[in-house]
Amino acid sequence: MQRRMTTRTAGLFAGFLLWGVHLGGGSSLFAAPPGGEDYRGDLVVRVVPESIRALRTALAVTQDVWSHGASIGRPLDIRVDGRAYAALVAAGLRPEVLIPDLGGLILAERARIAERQAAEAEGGVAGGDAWFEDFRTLAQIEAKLDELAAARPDIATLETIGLSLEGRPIRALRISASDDPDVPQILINGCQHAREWVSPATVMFIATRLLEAPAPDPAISALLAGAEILVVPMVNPDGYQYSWDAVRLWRKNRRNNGNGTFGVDLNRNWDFAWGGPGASSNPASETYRGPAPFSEPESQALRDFYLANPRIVASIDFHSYSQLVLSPWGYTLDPSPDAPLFDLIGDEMAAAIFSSGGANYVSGPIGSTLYIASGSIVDWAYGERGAIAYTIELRDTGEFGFILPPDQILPTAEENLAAFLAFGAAVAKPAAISFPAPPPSVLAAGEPTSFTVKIRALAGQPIEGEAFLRFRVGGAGAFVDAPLSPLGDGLFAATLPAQACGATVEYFVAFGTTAGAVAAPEDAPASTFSALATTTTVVLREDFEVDAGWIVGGAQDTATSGQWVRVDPNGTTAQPEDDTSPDGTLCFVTGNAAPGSPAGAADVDNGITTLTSPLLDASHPDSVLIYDRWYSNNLGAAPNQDSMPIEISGDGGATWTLLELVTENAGAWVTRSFRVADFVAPTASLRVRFVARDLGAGSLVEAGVDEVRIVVVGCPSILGDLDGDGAVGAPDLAILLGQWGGPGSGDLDGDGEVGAGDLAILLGAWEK
Ligand code: 0X9
Ligand code: ZN
Repeated sequence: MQRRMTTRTAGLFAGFLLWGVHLGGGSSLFAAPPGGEDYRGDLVVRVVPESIRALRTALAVTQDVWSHGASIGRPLDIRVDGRAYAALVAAGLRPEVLIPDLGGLILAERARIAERQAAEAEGGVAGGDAWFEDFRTLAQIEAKLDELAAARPDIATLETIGLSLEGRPIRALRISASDDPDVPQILINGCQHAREWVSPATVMFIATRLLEAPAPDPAISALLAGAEILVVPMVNPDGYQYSWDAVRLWRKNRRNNGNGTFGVDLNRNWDFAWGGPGASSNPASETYRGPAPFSEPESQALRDFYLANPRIVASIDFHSYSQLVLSPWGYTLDPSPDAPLFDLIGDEMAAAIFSSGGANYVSGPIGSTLYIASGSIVDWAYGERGAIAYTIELRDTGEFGFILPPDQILPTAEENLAAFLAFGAAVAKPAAISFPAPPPSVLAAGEPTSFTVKIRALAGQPIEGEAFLRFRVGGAGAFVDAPLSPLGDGLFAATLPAQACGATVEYFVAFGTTAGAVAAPEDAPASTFSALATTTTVVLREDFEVDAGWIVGGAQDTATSGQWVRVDPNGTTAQPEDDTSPDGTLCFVTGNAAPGSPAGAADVDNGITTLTSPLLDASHPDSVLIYDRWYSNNLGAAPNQDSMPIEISGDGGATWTLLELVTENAGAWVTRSFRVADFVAPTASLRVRFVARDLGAGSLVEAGVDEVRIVVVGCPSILGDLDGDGAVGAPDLAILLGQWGGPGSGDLDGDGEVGAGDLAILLGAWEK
């Protein structure tokens, strides 16, 4: 279900706007908390504005946006006082309370830290993992950096890369364990934003593990053998100190803007798309970009360090909160030229985090995953330096936000060490090979097959003429080279030549650079991609342009709106604008709102809606069911709570078997194919059904279906090919002669006995 702004009387609503203006209107946006440390009576709430008006209302009543992604249909976390909360409720925005007593939470944090520091003043500052059991002061972080460098003089050095506005050193720890002076460098940094305390803690933890692993760790040794690691845990020491001493929720640096406001958002101050959308020119704003690109000594220091280390191939900038692994671009929704590689590595990091402890981080490009922001380090690092640059938003997802309980520091740090090691393994290489679409596993028999390869140089420079597709037919023999043809922008076309039906091709991609060769799969030729050449016959194709008897509804259906309907869809951020048929406009979607409606209009509400096919003929044993489906569940007040089962029945609908449970929620058409026999016995009474469900409260669900096909994949059988190798020859003759005089597969004329008539057929088909 999606929350909607309920209708209010105009007078009441105008009252709130007036009240908002009275509060300070636009200028109160992102302003520093009045009265410094006093957060008494404040709450942090999440709203999902469904219209510009709702968004304006939310922004007008808040003094502090916690999640800067202010856009319609996306959750927005804001800090409000009691009156502002009441205003949100009255305006129908249905604020969900994340932190009911922010003042109490912050006071408790201060008390806890004071107590721990007092105990440590007596008993000594905790070492080992205990150091990470609570947040640490700037002085403690600086002292630990000194300790780490002193403990490992063999591989660690500390340097001061610049001074903050107030004259504090910004320091880098260089971890250099390889004898090879040309190893690639990887940079990680923390704390561009002062209040995100878990960021420097996580970066310090990664440095600590790299230097003082409690037990030998092969992943760490491998990384240090192949890369130099540069660690800048504290980019904004003045802001961090201020967040400890005065205003806990301080975000920016401590620039005196001269008009009574302080601070520049360092992550809007980088000279790439500086001044673009998602950054403010208002010095009072929490996302103030500064008077000029690189106006701030802190961003200058990190830039200069980046430039002084030209072997940096990749970097991660750590922030909190939201649990996201974000890649460029941040300043635009356009995909970056390296989107396939960013997706691949981002997914690897999210997977490493998940396997290390089960936390869920979402990976994706910044613009579409979070919000547009210009002048940030990722865009500069990638756009200006060509680095594989990410921003990671650490824990949590909003329960505590910036005031993270200390028992989450170590888990956050551990899971991000795992992400960092996965990242290191992916980028400390001569070059990275990725595929915009998965490399083919099925080839159309008799036709060449082309696919696209994306290659990005990392530590090495490409060597002209050393980009190959290597393939062989069957599982043995030498690989044949087919040069890749460059398409520009690091893209290449790879072409497998035409193959006979039934042939299996093993292949891989190989690329030579000045720093060594790389391949995909990485350990090729020990492992390879493989594809089967086959023919595909379309038995049935449903494009929904005419009514072919698909059934909406069923015994289990409970949805009160957003039921399946066959239409030319009106697109929203959750629903497609177009069907997928090359000619035609119709498909099934769950509810169709009027053009221009918000995402939550006509989504599935309050239960289940089922779309069931008529009987489909899938009687051929090699039938494959293919469909295009759309699923969106990443918007709304409580995203990602639902899933869509897609089921098939081999008995006309009496019993159902799960084909897939759709949980990917990007809101995109995805083509899926399934071999029917892997799920139910192939029959002429096949049905498939799509069960769109809105079970989680506040979760927005939109689904679509188009282009349902049944195809038969296989090679036409050759009469006489008794061993099934695709040709008739000596081995088949041997089988037939072995069955002479009796029944058997060699009974080609079907007279019940293998004999002269069958021999004649076999010889007639010889070598075909
Ligand atoms: O807004 C930011 O700078 C980061 N989020 S935070 O809440 N920690 O402030 C996200 C940075 C992602 N990069 C861009 N949006 N360009
Ligand atoms: Zn941040």
